[in-house]
Amino acid sequence: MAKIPLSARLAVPLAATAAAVTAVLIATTGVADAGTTLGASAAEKGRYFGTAVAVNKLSDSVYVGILNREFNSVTAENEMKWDATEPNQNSFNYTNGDRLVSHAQANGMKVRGHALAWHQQQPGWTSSLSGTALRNAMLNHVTNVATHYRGKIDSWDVVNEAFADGNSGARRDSNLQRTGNDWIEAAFRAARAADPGAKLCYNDYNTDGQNAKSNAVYAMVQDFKARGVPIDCVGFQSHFNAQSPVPGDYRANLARFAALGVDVQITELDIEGSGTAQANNFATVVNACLAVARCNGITVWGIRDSDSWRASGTPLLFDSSGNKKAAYTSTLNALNAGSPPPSSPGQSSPGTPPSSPPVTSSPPPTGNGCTASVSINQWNNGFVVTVRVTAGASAINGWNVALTLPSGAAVSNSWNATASGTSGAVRFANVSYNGRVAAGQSTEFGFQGTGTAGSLTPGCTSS
Ligand code: 9MR
Repeated sequence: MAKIPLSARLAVPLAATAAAVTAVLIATTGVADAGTTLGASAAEKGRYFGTAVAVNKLSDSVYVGILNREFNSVTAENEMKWDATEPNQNSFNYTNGDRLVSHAQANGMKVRGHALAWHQQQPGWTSSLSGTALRNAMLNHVTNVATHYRGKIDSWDVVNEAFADGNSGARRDSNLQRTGNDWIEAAFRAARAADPGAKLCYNDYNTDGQNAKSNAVYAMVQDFKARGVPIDCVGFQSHFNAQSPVPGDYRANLARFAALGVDVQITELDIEGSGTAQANNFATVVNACLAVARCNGITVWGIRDSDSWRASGTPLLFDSSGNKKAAYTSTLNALNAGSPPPSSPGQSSPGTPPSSPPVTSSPPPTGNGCTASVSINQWNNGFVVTVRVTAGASAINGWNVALTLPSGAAVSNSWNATASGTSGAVRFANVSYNGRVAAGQSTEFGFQGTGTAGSLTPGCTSS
């Protein structure tokens, strides 16, 4: 049967045509709510089912046939990574990434962006940089790539694999980490400023169950949420084999992250093995996602076993000839047996702010109007400022924060506010979704700049 992408089904303008589509589905399956493909079945549960795509395989008809029939989300396996998109500093190449986005748009598929900042697959030129130069190069990369794909990406892996394996709970040592511990939040802020409609994810492996590494990621997400650092989702790569099996607490681990107020996504699933054992493992993973309302979807890391980065482990849903494996059937059955999420708090769509800045209680300042306070993250010749706007004894409907930057300092981007001016006296006005602040409550915005911020004294006026 021809694939009927969910988006096409939703976008069909005429009720009669929609009814005809439904009739075809019913006639073909005999069961109105049992999807016959991974994507259709996941969509019925309010999720996506995606795959990593190698763009050079889009000319392989077997590959594309399965892709278009089964999947409603794609991730570029390598084509949106730093080495591919910025082979020379500040010179960008989006050719292959754009091909994937075009293919996805033509076929009603979501796109997961992978990955903006990662210690691997960096272009050679980064190896001669460190400190501020590397930090600024990374932020420039994030800003450019996220801006290029603005409005086209469902979720971005903003930062990939930044924590160390083992029991340390520490950050992984890397050239990016050595630019300062705040490199991750700086990357997220730059990504939010560049594409406010994309969900912003932290993505990692060996974090699929509760362990020292996932605990460290959990603490980071908790801290980001508390401080208003923009993060919307956590990706669990889920590369499993005998040495690294599906953890018994997989579902509980997804659930504890979701309880922090972020979406969770299974981003690079593959499970080495064969036959019933492999099939059961895939079903376990699907069931775990379906049991967590904020689990948005599942992406497998390739289509056929021969497409896998570890092909000898035959870890995927289709054999090397493109035939469905037992793991395919168990995956589809698990999707069909699942129930839709009770509500879909995490199903935000591009174009809407995926999460507004947290509004936290703080002692109300005396008087009406608003007050503003700043916290400054300064590194050598660069900084990020987080500004907290707090309403007085009455609610406010809009705010404007003025501050004066010292000579040599300049604003390079901002988030959750509209900036006027880049140096000297600069002003920041609320955006549509954070102007109203209830009495005694707060909202946050931020900006990033070059130079030295010094000590800033913000003034707040309200409307
Ligand atoms: O599947 C990708 C493979 O083609 C690349 O050679 C490799 C380079 O590091 O990256 C693979 O994808 C990785 C992903 O980007 C991040 N998580 C681990 C994946 C498997 O190594």
